[in-house]
Amino acid sequence: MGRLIVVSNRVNPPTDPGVGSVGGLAMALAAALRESSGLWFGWSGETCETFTGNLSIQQVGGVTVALVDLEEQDRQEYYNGYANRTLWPLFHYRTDLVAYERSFDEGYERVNTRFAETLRPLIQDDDLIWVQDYHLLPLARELRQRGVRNKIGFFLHIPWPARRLLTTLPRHAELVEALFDYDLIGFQTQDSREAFAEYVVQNAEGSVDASGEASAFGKRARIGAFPIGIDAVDFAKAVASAPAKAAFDRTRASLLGRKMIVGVDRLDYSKGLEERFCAYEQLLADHPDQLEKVFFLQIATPSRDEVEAYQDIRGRLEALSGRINGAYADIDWVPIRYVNKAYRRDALAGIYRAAHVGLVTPLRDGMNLVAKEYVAAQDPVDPGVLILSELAGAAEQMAEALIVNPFSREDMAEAMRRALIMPTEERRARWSALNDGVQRDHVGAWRDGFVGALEKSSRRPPPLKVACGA
Ligand code: ADQ
Repeated sequence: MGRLIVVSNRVNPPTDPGVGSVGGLAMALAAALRESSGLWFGWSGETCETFTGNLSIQQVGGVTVALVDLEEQDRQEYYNGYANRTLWPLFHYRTDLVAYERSFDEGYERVNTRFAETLRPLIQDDDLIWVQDYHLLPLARELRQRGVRNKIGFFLHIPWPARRLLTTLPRHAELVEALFDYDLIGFQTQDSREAFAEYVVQNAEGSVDASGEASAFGKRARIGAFPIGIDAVDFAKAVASAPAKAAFDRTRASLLGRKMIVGVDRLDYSKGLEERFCAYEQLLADHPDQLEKVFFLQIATPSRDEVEAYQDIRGRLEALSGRINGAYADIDWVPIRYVNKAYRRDALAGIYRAAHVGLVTPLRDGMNLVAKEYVAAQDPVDPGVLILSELAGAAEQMAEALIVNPFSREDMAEAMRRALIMPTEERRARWSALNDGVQRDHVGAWRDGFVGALEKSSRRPPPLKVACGA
């Protein structure tokens, strides 16, 4: 195989492997590229007055990265606009938050064109190109239009929505047609793969065969589910590290014999944080025996704070945690500790291990790596219990968790109660099955699975030569 070129919106391999990155994508790709001599291409995160396409090529954390600056208008229309105010809410089933603005579409098309133009000269004949996520759905189309015939794969980190939902998007067919310029389209789950296949068959009058060969718009592409995992080996090292032990000791010392429930998320409306806070309130209301015996630590790192919906949710969570603490706290106990900061990956491992219950209850999630990290951090002799939303992609693989409906506060409160009193034998049995899966389906297996399938996909035929005057 030639080089692997990874393309994603942001390029941020951690410079220090101990430092946690907010967003599973960065962690997963850094791990995937560690063994590859490839190139990681994307936006620098910086803006410039006028787009030049000048590249900054550097070595970061052992990975060659090629970065391009965008204009401020690109940031607003492509990143804050179409990516995070149109596609993100729509693909997470929040049609109430979706903004359909023509300028966002234009910004999205413009940046995908700019990416293609800037990347084109870096591509060698036998490179494999792997494009990541919803920011870059039409990138293959732009590259093909510039004569790129390499194998190009696409992986979607977020859910693919049901077709009825997708059809609320103006020009949805154009977007799906553009995906057919990839050789391989990967999803996190079978559920997303099926939703895509259903669109192809029902809306695009195409077909999908049992082997995953999809045809529509006069083109063909392979589709498949490639559930992402964590870097289990690296995470085990983090769990055994001195910072993890220090975080564990500090957390356990603060418990004063109480049990702890933990949530760790980017501060995002898709993560179901408000519903989770209300479910915990319900637990306290329904089970007065738990008062002062338990507390809930929610770590939520602010993200995308230029987008209004993210500012709103922040305000609502502050109000909710204030209300719950106001109603139940005593001089020596607060029921919720709500923390808005990012922790080092190794410290986070120690905090997970100190928690008796891991609460992962997104309203929709492509996968959710926190669920897997929580399991990987547990003490095999005395493991904690994972409570997992049935609407997280991870639920397809993690059936031994306590699976809940994240919209039902009663359902979640009941699961918390069950987790808090679960006998050791049951905790061990559930954890052991979950941990086997986390160790087996690690990020390296995900990378190999995707890249292997992309290599096997058939090479595109050369363009037809049309005779002059024909
Ligand atoms: P996210 O929604 O960002 O990404 P998620 O799977 O929830 O990703 O992972 C978040 C990552 O950030 C985890 O590795 C976690 O440890 C870390 N993190 C969260 N809060 C932190 C904090 N306070 N301090 C330090 N680290 C923190 C998208 C999709 C997901 C999909 C991933 C990967 O939305 O569904 O699982 O990509 O494909």
